[in-house]
Amino acid sequence: VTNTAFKSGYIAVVGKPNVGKSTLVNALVGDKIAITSPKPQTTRKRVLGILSNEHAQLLFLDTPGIHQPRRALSRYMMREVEGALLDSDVILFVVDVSHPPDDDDRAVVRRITDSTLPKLLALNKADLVDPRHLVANTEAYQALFAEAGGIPPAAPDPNDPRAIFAASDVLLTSAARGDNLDALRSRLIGHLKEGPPYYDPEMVTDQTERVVAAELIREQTLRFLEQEVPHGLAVEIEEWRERNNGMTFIAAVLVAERESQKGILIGRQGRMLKQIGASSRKSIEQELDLKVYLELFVKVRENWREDDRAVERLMTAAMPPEE
Ligand SMILES: Nc1nc2c(ncn2[C@@H]2O[C@H](COP(=O)(O)OP(=O)(O)OP(=O)(O)O)[C@@H](O)[C@H]2O)c(=O)[nH]1
Ligand SMILES: [Mg+2]
Repeated sequence: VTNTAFKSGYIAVVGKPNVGKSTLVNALVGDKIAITSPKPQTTRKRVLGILSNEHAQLLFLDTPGIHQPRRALSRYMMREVEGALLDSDVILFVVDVSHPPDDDDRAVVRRITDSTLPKLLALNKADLVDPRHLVANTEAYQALFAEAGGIPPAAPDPNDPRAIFAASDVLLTSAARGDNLDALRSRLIGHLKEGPPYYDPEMVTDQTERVVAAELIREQTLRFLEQEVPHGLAVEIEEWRERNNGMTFIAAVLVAERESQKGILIGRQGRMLKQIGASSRKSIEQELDLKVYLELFVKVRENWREDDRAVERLMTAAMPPEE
């Protein structure tokens, strides 16, 4: 009988926006931890996803996509990335293998290259890659990975490009389809050090229900408003009360950054807000296993994304009030 020691540690999941970091964390944990959307810059704060088994506890830190910060909100987001990197034991660098690397991927490399932590590369969205581009894209990303201090495998075999990943720190994944996640999990565990479980193995995240609900409302709003509002939106939970009849009453505010967005969020005769409310309620009920009565309001906080104090306040707006 081999008695292997229990392993645990934090894994910073980093990459440029929209490569599938949050989708991958959700898939690796096997539960919805972080919201996702087809729009870049969906994740704004680091989010902890916990995966526990008999041998290990993996603590994934999903992070905002790394980009050049121009506003207070982006600066906040990049501090969240830095914090996650500082707290981690392993770096999981995620890229979109269906496109060749660009300057944004290179910016990510510059951010992690000085770190001495073990690094893995997930070539994600493998289900979308044109087979004719697989080898070239893979080679280009592996070169970047090497620049970042990662250890790429030998050059891909053009006859069997998928074979070379068998025992390396580079994995071809599809977070959407679930490809290669077992291999990625065990490779990650291979890089963790001996350590205790930090969290109750029943837990999948440390986010409060209020934070999760606010994020789910933001996710539904992003879904309904493809073009107009996405980046300028924040969600505040104003009230959260459990009623005697088993229902949870939630009042939430959609905070827009311009008066013109308010009209879009409300819609003709309030129809848009009604739709967002109905699907948000469903999503909250499903994810949190609650019976919910949800009331949504819209408020304008002029250019809040440019204002450090407004950003700080809105990014913690779903936190329970200080007792
Ligand atoms: N086809 C395909 N789509 C994927 C895959 N992974 C993620 N996506 C999609 O890509 C989009 C972005 O996914 P997210 O998980 O939100 O990306 P992210 O890297 O967390 O983005 P930010 O939080 O904005 O940095 C979503 O529409 C996902 O459904 C994948 O492996 N295959
Ligand atoms: Mg994300």
